Order: sequence, then structure tokens, then C-alpha cells
Amino acid sequence: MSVPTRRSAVLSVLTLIGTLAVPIMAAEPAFASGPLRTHAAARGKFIGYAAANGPLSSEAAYRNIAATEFNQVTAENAMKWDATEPSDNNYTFSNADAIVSFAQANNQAIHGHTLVWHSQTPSWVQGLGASAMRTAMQDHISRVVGRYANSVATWDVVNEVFNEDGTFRSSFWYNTLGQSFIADAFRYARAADADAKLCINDYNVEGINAKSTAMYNLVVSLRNQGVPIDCVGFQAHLAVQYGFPNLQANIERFAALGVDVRITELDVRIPLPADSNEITAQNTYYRNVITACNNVARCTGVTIWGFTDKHSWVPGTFPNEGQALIYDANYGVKPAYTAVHDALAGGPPPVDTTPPTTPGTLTASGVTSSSVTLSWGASTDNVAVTGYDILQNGAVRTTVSGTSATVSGLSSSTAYQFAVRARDAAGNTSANSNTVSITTLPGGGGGGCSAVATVQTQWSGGYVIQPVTVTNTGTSQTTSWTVTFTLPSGHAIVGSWNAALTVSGQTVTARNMPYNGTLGPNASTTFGFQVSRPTGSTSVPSGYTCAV
Ligand code: G2I
Repeated sequence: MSVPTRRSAVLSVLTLIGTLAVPIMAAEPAFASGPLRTHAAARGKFIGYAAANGPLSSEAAYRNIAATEFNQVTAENAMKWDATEPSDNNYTFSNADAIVSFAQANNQAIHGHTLVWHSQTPSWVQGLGASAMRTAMQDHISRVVGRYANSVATWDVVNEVFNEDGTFRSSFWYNTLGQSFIADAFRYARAADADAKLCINDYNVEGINAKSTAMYNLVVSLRNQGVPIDCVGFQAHLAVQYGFPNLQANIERFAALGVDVRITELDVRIPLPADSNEITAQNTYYRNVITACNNVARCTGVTIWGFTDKHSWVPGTFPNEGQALIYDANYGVKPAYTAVHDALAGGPPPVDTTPPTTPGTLTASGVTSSSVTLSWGASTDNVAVTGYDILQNGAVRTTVSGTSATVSGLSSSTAYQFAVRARDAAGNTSANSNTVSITTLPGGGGGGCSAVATVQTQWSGGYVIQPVTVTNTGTSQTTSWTVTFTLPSGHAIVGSWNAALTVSGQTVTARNMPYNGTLGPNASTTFGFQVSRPTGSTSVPSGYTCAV
């Protein structure tokens, strides 16, 4: 005997009361049914997948899911340079066209990936000189974007131009053309299609960090120059072992610039074999990405990089990791599918609403003119702490996974306040730690100490300088100090104490002794010396400078 489902039970009641059927059916929770695309479209968002030509042409199960569940598509490889122009001016569009046709038949928005990238670009391009390379780039963009001007709505114009520290990647593009290749690529794309939305795309830019901040600054700079850039793409190749980034705050700061944000290549890989905690974390990551995008109007949607574990780039690149997608290798739905579905449909909120505990005491050390090292005690969480936000002057500067970090890129002689807070995979954050205040050292090698000399006594043939007071004017502990000064002509050092003096020409260098090189901030020590001078000379040393 079969047990009636909730829906069939409702239906049998409705049969009795006839005309009320439609209103009561409509009251059923939206997340109970419907493909992903229905719920995304209801929010004005896309939910997309990366299409691979092999299964698209040969596997019915792949085609059915692709057509049913998604309202957006990105060609995983078919629109890249090596696929579209493998040799100079020899264009091959069959795979790209196959994806475009399938998308149009199924009413899916098409995102073009990618025009200018250091990878999957044929060697004939990489070997060109500057002028020929710029021409090749212009020709390629104009031909590819022009061909799809009526079908491709958005483009990744440049892809992965940054290093992790926010400097430009020294790709053949950058090394041959300099930074200007980026602005030029956007201008060429706009010339080829006045309506397409033009994006910059990268990985590890999902949270607020050095790389995403470099991308943010580049967007500001390009827009200030009138370069046509409309959107940014966060690839979002996530991994459960690395923690969940502070995605929504990052989406919000880009949105505030007036650009759209896309999640372009979402997958969440797991070290294999996967355990139940990791699968739960994966579900949470998927849900959190969708929710973050739901919560910001300018986040236009999420593309999953594939959809079945049968066809995923992950195992080929990360040998002991995988199961990164929302369908298993037999096209069965995984819990991650349900997480995406329910987040799109407005289903139950995340179960975990418990924040991590407040981090232990925050301390600062190793202050330089541009950096400081922060350390704190670990937090705990009912599930797991996935990272720590470092707050610089009250705003999140970066998120790290350990319990110490060196914050760099600070200005010299500047006061800063730092605090940290812990976060978990559900996006809960702890209370802030204690705040530490530091002042960076002076820049330009000016040192972090001062020397003040006093003439204690003098006579016609000599004098005693005592004390020379050495003070640590920085905010971190010294391990050594050096005082230099100028000795007048004809004068000779006859003795010294509490420092080791060497003379070269008229320059005297006084170095700390083993016992008085260490000075905490504001601490002082003294040394002294005696000098003989020609009878009649009344001068004394001058120009005391101190360096740590
Ligand atoms: O690496 C993951 C993605 C990172 N962001 C940019 C994306 O374009 C990139 O996608 C991957 C594709 O998923 C892979 O399928 O890009 C790889 C290339 O860098 C793609 O792999 C290549 C293989 O390396 C080639 O051997 C193969 O011929 O796919 C080609 C086509 O199947």
C-alpha cells in the first residue's frame, strides 16, 4: 500500500471541495517543486551551467538536465581562443555554434568565455611582437564578438589578469603590451558589440582580499578613464577545506561601483573520500553562494562550472579531490542540488545560526613602515570556524584561515587599529576581538630611533660626551642600533663606554653592546666617550643620527 504524499493528501481534500483547488495549491511552499531556472527567473536572476560539447552532442541525460534546469549557459571551452582561432585568421566556430543553437532553442542567456586570457591561447599569438599582438587581439575580438553580437549577451573580455598579491600577472599579454592591453580589449569588444555587457573575470576574488581589491581598484580606474566595463565575474572555484569567503560584502562593494557581479564558475570540491561533514559543508557553500547573490540586486546570477561530476575539470587538476558539482556521475541529484534549489526558491534558511566564539587576545608585533604581524587565539564553533576577518580601522581588510597574519601595504608613520572576528561556513561571524592600535614606522629608511648627545665636561685638550641618549621612537622592539656622528678634524677618540666605536675618516660609528641593543618602544639607553683635541680647538662632534 502506498502512503499518500502531502501533495496527494491535499489533492484528495481538494477533490471534495472543488473550486478551492487553485488557491490552496498556490499556497504550497514554492521550494517544494520546479526546476532551478523557474525560481531563479522569478528573482530576475540566472542560474547557469558550463556546457561541454562532448556530452551535449552525445548524452541525452546531459541535454535534458541542461535544458530543463538552467536559463543561462557559458561555453566551458568552445569560445576560447585556441578553439575559435587555432591558427592566424583561421576561425572554427562549430563547437561554439552548437552551444549557441542549443541555448537559443532552450531560451538560455549566453555568456561568452573568454576573449583575452594567458591560457588556452595558441602559441602563434604568444610569440608575436607588440604591434602584431595588439592587432591580433583586435582582430580576434572583433571577429568573435561580432559573430555573436545578436546571441551572446555578456563577455569575459579579460580573464585572470592578477596574481594573488594583487600585482598584475606577468602573462605574455602583460609582458608584451603592458597594462594597456586590458583597456584596449574592452574598447575593441565595445566596438564589435555596442550592447554586450563586458566583464573582467578571475578566481580567488570571491572574498575581500588583496587580489579582489586590486580588481576593485582596476574597475575604478578603468571607469574613470571611460573604458567600457560593465561587470565583474567571481569564478568561485571553492573547496570545503579552505573556508567560505565573505562573498556578500565583496559583491556589495563592487555593486556600489555601478557594475554587475556574476558568479561565473561555481564548484565546491571535496578532498576524497568525502565524509558527511564535508558534504554538509558543500551544501552550505552552495546555499551561501546563491543566497549572497539573491541578496544583492546587482548580482545577476550564478553559473555552475558544469553540473555533473561525470564531466568536471576538478579531478584532472586536483587528483585527490572531486564531487564538486550538484549532480553525481550518474546524473542523480545530490544534496547540493537541493541546497541550490531551496536557496533559489526561498526555502528554509540555513540551520546553523550560531556564531563562532570571540577570538582570543589579539596582539601586534613586527611593526615596520608598511606592515604589522597580528596573532590571536583560535575561536570555536558548533560546526567549524572557516576563517577570520581582519578588520582594519573597522572595515574588513582580508579574511585568512589561520590565527596569525601579516598585514602589508600600510602607510608609514600612520596610526591603525586592528581587530579580528571569526566566521563559519554559514556566514555567522563572532564578536570582534580586542582592538590593537599601532603606528607604522617612518618610511624611507629614516629609522626608528633618535640620539641626543650632551657635553658633560671639556678642557683645552679634550672633552667628554656623556650621555648620548638613544631612544627607540618606533612601535616595535629594536634588536640593535647604530649612531653615527662627525668628529672635527684633528680630534681623536681616547675611550668609550656602553657602545663600540669605529672611526672612518671623520665619521664615527657607535654600535650597541651585546647588552643594550634591545629597546622596547620609547625605551632609552645611553653611552659615552672621551676625545682629545688640539690645543686651541673648541669644536665638538655634530650630526648625530640613529638607525635601527
Ligand atoms: O581551470 C578551471 C577554469 C578556471 N577559470 C577559467 C576556465 O576557463 C577554466 O576552465 C577550464 C575547463 O573547465 C577545462 O575543461 O579550463 C581548462 C583549461 O585551462 C579546461 O581544460 C582543458 C584541458 O586542459 C585540455 O587538455 C582540453 O583539451 O580542456 C580542454 C578541452 O577539453
